[in-house]
Amino acid sequence: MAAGLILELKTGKWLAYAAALQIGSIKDVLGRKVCMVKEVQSRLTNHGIAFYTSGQLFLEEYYVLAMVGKAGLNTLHMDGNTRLCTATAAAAMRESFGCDGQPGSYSDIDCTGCLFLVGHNPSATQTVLWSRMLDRLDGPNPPKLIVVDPRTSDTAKRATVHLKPKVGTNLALLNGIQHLLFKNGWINKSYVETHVIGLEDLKQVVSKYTPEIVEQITGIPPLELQKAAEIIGTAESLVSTALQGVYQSNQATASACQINNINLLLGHIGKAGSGVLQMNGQPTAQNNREAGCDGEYPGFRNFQNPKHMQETADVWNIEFMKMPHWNQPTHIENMLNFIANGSIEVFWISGTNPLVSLPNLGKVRDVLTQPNLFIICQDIYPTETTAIADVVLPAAQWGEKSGCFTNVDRTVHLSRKAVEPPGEAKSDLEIFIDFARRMKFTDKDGNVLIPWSTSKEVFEAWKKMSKGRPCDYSGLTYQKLTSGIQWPCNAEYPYGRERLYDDGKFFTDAEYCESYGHDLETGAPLTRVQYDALNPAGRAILKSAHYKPALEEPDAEYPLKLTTGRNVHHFHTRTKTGRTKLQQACPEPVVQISETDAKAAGIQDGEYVVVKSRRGAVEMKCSVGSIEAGQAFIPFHFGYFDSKDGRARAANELTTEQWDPISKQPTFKSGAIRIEKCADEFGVVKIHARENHTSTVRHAEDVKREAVGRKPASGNVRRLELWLGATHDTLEGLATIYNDLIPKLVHDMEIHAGLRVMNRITHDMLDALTPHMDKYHESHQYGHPAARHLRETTFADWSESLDPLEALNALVHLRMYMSYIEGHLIALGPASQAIWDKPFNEAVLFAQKELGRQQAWVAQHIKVKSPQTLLVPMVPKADLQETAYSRE
Ligand SMILES: Nc1nc2c(c(=O)[nH]1)N[C@H]1C(S)=C(S)[C@@H](COP(=O)(O)OP(=O)(O)OC[C@H]3O[C@@H](n4cnc5c(=O)[nH]c(N)nc54)[C@H](O)[C@@H]3O)O[C@H]1N2
Ligand SMILES: Nc1nc2c(c(=O)[nH]1)N[C@H]1C(S)=C(S)[C@@H](COP(=O)(O)OP(=O)(O)OC[C@H]3O[C@@H](n4cnc5c(=O)[nH]c(N)nc54)[C@H](O)[C@@H]3O)O[C@H]1N2
Ligand SMILES: [Mo]
Repeated sequence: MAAGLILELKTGKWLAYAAALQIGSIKDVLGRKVCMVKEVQSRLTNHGIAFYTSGQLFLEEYYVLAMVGKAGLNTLHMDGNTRLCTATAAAAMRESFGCDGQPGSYSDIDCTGCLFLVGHNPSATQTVLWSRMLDRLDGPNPPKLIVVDPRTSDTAKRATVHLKPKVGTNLALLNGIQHLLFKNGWINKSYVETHVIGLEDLKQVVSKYTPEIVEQITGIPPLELQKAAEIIGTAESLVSTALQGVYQSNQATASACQINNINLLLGHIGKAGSGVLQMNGQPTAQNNREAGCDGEYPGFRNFQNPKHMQETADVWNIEFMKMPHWNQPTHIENMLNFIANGSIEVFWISGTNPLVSLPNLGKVRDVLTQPNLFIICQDIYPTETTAIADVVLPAAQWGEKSGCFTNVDRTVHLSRKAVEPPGEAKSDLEIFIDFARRMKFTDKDGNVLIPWSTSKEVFEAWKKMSKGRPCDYSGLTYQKLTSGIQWPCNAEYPYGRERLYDDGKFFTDAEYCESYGHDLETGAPLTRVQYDALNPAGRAILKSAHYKPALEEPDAEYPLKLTTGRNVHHFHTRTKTGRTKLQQACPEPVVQISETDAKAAGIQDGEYVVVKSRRGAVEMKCSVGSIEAGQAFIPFHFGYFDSKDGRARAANELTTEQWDPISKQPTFKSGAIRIEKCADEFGVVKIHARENHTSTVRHAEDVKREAVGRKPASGNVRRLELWLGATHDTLEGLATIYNDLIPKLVHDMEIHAGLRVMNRITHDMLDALTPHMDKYHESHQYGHPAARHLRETTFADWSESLDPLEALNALVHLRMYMSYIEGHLIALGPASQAIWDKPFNEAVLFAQKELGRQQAWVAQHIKVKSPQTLLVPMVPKADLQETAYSRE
């Protein structure tokens, strides 16, 4: 429990700001934290403040926090450690089923004919669930078990077939299984005809993944793959699961979608014994996603759908314009970028320990110990992260407060307070509500925005927000929750719904879905227009993609593939388990490598080794065996709060800060390393990789102490004005092009007439934008050179006697110039929303529409000219020099 942890002042930084703000007493820390936020708000806008939360609070706590961020501060800077954990689960379900929410139920495990576990090691990480699986495996009529894991885990030891792919090759393997399902006619034709779209594209993509090709990529022998495919393809029912071996590996969302595909192709979804469990890791990851504290919006609403955003604004009674929805919420790696470049100065961390759990720790330490950053850290124990915080808020943990949590099969539980929190600790709910009150957040009528004080009141409010959405809680009450009930729970399902999609209807209706989906390779979101063209209309979507190797593959210098994960003995960064007897059972990390690699390097089991990547190094004992050659595994549990020997040992010293393009989940299971012996030729073991955490913390404290009394830096310049100036310039330039240049270049009456219309439209755009340019005092410091340069290089060097090919080119250049304007307007779209200025935003939307009309016109004339110009042989221009045409 959090005994002994009190509200403490970690560095002089707080006093520095307190002095600047002329605050007398230091007793009222919460009050002063509010002053700090307000000070940053006034200098940097609300976008200078960011939140990073957890998968371990309660539903009600997330809901209030989501309101603080979205309805109170109206920003998108909120993410959770769920980004590191189950962002891919949510993303994959949105791509395939239109919305987050697990199709299946835990009870399916009790009757399924086949369990297919991909990158999921329940024997270590979900021991209760594993017991349930063991009951089946050791009982009558056991299901077949297929395990996909590069290590021979205790889970894999029980497998009927254990597929051991090279780290990062899941997509090729899953494509290979689908290839065999098609080839052997194991597809459920009547199901796919009625309930899915995308079949032909998928079939074409997977046609390439023959067992032989799959072997080249994954290392899996064809016979093994065929055996697994046959079991899956012919099982009477199938429960498929995925976890971090998928979500944190190469091509995460694309791979997780293939698992959904397999169940869809077989029609094994929405019925007893069959379903998909895109597993969750943390106890309340699901609630974080439902309430909208990371990449989501409350009630799984779609930020691209204005109706959904209006509904949310209505429930909160805030202006639509104040509802932040110009993009997906900021993910943690982008927040770190914004902190690094100084545009976020307040960072409020709750229930997570980023100084151990984020990738590439060396960089994370540098960014989070910047002197101008003010860190608030809300935890139940002192951690590596509280050590660098400016203010630590002691929180009550689950047994010390009441609230709901929802597990992976949508079962909602109420957890009631058992004991009082120790010392000054307060529940996260109380802390967030207190903050909201002190910030005086109000709705659009001036009423208190978050008027509740108990978790029960917040739950009642949440019911209103979730009503009508897939995660509908409206039929639940605290009273009713004496045992777990699955959502949706509403008038239609008063006792919950065991399986989603049991009626074959998915959440893909354009008006209902949570997302329009993404390009699986680039991560670019699809537009509403593109989604309407797909027209899933309640059918599931088979998404397909080709395998692409990870960005950092092994080479001569770093020859092994790194993967990281968990031991059964420890939970995450060990803030809890490191303080129990479990610590003695597993006192330190070990790096696991194969016999082959150990032998080649002359390394013995149990010997100390240095592990190096391009980002850092750690030092630990080596464990030999139970992993395929070429791969290495390190548990990520060990940081520095209790380390004694000065060795670097956190797995994340080594990992890369790359992430999946769709879910933005970091690829913790990737990167290349090499392993060296620690002992010299005489057998003496020296420390080669010393930890940097302690010295960084001390240095940061010194720097902040020195900064006491100094005022925050002034002289920061906002760039909106510059951008507006540039935009204005490009538009005036377009008018010049229409007036002066094109008529001289392109001798075509239709074009001449069209240009006059285009010119008029351009002036309409200028008229619409001008008041806003005046309002924000557009600046011409930046715009002129770039726009003029482009115009001059694009149109200056043309002669006035263009041949048809050059005339076509002139139009292409015009189109290019328009793209430059388009880029400026694209940037102004979200910026005008994020400054909460409705008329400005409307003017930008108008300008975008008008530019679109001009782009369409140019495209049309390029098309008119192209076949004749490109196909019909003509005399080259050089030979035309003296003709009447050129003298014209
Ligand atoms: N004891 C314990 N239990 C926990 C936790 C804990 O810290 N400790 N944490 C909880 C949380 S938040 C989570 S998210 C879950 C995570 O639970 P799991 O996902 O089961 O755990 P991991 O060990 O991260 O990864 C699972 C397996 O993926 C394999 N793997 C690595 N790379 C690849 C790959 O490229 N492809 C495939 N197919 N497999 C690969 C690893 O060898 C590993 O055995 O556990 C939860 N339960
Ligand atoms: N290399 C590598 N890195 C990984 C992973 C991996 O497999 N490999 N896995 C990733 C995954 S899946 C996860 S989930 C993350 C986990 O990473 P973290 O979130 O950093 O891990 P935890 O140790 O669970 O941190 C939770 C913090 O919240 C505190 N806490 C617990 N309950 C409460 C509460 O009620 N209120 C408050 N305010 N605080 C509370 C705990 O003391 C702890 O400090 O790590 C990720 N990082
Ligand atoms: Mo997790």
